[in-house]
Amino acid sequence: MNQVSRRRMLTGGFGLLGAGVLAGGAPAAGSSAAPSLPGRALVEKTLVAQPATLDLGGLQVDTWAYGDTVPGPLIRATAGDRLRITVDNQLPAETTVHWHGIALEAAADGVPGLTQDPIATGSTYTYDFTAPDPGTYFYHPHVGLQLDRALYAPLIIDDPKEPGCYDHEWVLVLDDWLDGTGRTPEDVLQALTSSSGNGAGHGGMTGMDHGDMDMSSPEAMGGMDHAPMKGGGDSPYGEDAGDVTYPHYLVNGKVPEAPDVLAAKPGDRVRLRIINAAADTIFTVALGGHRMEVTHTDGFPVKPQETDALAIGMGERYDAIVTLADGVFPFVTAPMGKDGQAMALIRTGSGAAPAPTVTPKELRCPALIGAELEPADSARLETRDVEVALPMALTGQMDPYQWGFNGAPYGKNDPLMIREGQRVQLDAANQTMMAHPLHVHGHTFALPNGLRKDTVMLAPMQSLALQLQADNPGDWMVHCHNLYHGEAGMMIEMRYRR
Ligand SMILES: [Cu+2]
Repeated sequence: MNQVSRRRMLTGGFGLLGAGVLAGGAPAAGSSAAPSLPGRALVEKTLVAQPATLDLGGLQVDTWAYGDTVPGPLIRATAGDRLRITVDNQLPAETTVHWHGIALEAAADGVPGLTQDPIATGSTYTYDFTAPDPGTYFYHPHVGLQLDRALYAPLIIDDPKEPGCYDHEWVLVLDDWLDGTGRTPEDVLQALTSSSGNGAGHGGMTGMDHGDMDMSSPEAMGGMDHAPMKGGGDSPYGEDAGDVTYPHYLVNGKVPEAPDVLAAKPGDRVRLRIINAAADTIFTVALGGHRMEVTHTDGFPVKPQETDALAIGMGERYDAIVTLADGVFPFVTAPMGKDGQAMALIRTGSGAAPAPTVTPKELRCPALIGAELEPADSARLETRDVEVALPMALTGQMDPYQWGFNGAPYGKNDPLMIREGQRVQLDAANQTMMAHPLHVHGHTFALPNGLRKDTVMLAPMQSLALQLQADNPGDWMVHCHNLYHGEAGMMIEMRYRR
């Protein structure tokens, strides 16, 4: 089976948005936008954002989705292609779409009040942008808490220069789920902001509950199937257990009792594209019986690094290569500091499916975190002197539930002002006792070791100097990708003009 049909099959649940791809450089008939560049394709598609009843694997939920699937439809293009995506808003609320991680033209970035007016109920809006860099990305609304419904989907930009030395490619989208189970995301934020002194509604430090438990031996816990100690001393991000208790976790839109099943042959090489689309959950992921070779993070190549387990924060993406053994294997995602898990099944041979509560031994091993990766030489920023260094403290606390940058919430903090062409250093300093996935729009920054990321986990009280090249003028958001933190103020603008 060739690569394209294989991809089409294996990402089947998402549908493939390829029908509108026009080869060559000519703009579509009737186009009033700028002509696409020679040799580049135009990818056109319509997304319908709408209320939908979804089956998460025996669990029916009324929620909001792109079309009627979760994750929503995969959008795929080649680096340099132009995308023209029309959003038809059938939701009972305003919305936008943000193309997370893409260094696109600012006007298409999807931030209401900054780059566009929100899309009103019953109206459409067309995003028109170029995707310059290959990689694993995703898209989601940038309005309120809409991402914590089913409004998210993968966005894959292929590298025309990459040989693709693998037999299959599987997209694995991770999520935490509560919408349609008796609470909406808005209910949750209301509880977080209105309660005080009692941990703000199951939040904050529940991970500490695990701290006293002896989980060093699975037998001590009365047998198997207990997840490794989460949110305790061996968590790479301290005692952070998020703010929200979720009843369900999903991989590719399914609860672990009815997992997505991915089929291949023993010995096949598979590229995994792992996306954390959760609102409030860091996951540790592992594939039973296998080690993963991490090859990319946030789209950009790294020096390949093998690991048993991988920690992935909200908004982060990791690509990994695995060579599959013979049998049935669980790809397990354990929510850090929380109970429960999600799973997908990889089947290359006969055998019974593992229980939905299975804990592969790889999940008990130390989890690789993004900051431990080394960049590929091709991914390094050119070495330059820093021309402007800006303090960027992540501030706030659970009680009262207020988050911000530089001591003030979004709207009251001063934008980060830079100039085109500058080498900018953002002195990110986490001054809180929680971990935060820091996301910068429109740019891929470099960590001190040169690793390129657009979303980086900052452990409690961790500081990190992030360099970026100011080569994409506009008004950009910099924010925490914990959706509840962002909504409670942990956002700031970075502005520059051509
Ligand atoms: Cu945060």
